[in-house]
Amino acid sequence: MNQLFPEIRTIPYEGPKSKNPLAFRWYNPDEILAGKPMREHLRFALAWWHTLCACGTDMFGGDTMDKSFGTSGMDLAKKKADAAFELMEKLSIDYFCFHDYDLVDEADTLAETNARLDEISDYILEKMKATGKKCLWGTQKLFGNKRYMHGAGTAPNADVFAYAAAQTKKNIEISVKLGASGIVFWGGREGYETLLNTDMGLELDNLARFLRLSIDYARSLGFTGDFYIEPKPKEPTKHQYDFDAANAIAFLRKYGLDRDMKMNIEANHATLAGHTFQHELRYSAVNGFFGSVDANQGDMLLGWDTDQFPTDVYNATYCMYEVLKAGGFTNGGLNFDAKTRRGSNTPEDLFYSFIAGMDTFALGLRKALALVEDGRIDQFIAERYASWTTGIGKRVIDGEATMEELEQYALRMGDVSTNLSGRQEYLESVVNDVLFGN
Ligand code: XUL
Ligand code: CO
Repeated sequence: MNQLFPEIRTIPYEGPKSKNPLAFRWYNPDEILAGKPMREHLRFALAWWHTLCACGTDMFGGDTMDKSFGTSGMDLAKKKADAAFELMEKLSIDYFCFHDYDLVDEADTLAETNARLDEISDYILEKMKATGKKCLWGTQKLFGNKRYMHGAGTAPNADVFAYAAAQTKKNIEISVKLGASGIVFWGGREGYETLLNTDMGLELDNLARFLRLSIDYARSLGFTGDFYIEPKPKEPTKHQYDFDAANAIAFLRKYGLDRDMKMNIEANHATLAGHTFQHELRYSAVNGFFGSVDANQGDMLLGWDTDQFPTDVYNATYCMYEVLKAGGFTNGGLNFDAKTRRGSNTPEDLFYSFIAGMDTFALGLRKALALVEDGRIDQFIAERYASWTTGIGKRVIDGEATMEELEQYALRMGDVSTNLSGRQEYLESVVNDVLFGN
């Protein structure tokens, strides 16, 4: 096959001292760390939409990148697939993620669009068999077409709901065909602008109905992977129904969907919700909803989703620390829901960006393992909560203490005599020590 990026060879691992911009310094895919290869810890995925489709357009200007490959239509769809697999091969990325309408352009009718999806998924399946690359997750694009301007599963018009269900049915079929280990539901327009025109109760009930229908259909096809909600607080709508992990989990529990769904946590969505990335991961994990990750970063000075390639080593370390504490990925992975900046517009920038993101998370993995091995943070937390392992604390945890007993205990005690320091600054310096010390 002719290469689309012939000037760039397979990216080698050269170690931390390398100055070669087309080499990894931290990502050594088959290096074993804590019993498994780095590629299995990290399960990197390429996002079809940003990588093959986004051309730099913003609110103020058009494309700065040419991803037309000199063609159009189904031929372009296949060229994009060729490019995706060449990138995955050269970058040692094992997985990809897609929206249905990243793979092909929508046609004038649903039937014709579905035929295009059949054709491209056959083509991709062949490439998967030839290369061993896998699908991390597929999702349906229920926010681009104007028919979804008021929502999809939460649309006020039942015809829109029906169309969205039909589109989702097809996406589930091609996701299953491609062996996806997950199916994502990002509620792109599942929210509202004003309550003056919105029946919130019906919209929430319908969103649950939409998810239940989708899950049951996928299971009926034998899909055994995970379903993910991807929380995001705002953009495109002012009030997105899946605001953050806590909100999404409460929603799933109310509607009895909690056994079927997990979270796909995106770093930039977390910060838009006023949370750290780590908070969203921890909240998901302690509630049994840890699933997958959209690895990117936002800009703290901007109030929208900039989807930047992640280069912040602290956040990558804290993310991988959560992943390790959650027992590692099962069906999930690290999907680079990230695009090169509008001004980073050459094919080499795609490689530099993936290398930057992958090396950042590879370094994050190494440092997270070092933090666990160092043990000072775990030990500090264990000591901080030690009062729950004996005496009155243990009686509360065992469900034995009564309000009367707690009152007697407090009366005898007089007042709390020891309240240990939280030592935040010390602990932050422990992290710096593990990150930068020798
Ligand atoms: C949008 C976003 C989406 C989802 C998939 O903010 O993150 O790309 O990841 O629909
Ligand atoms: Co995302």
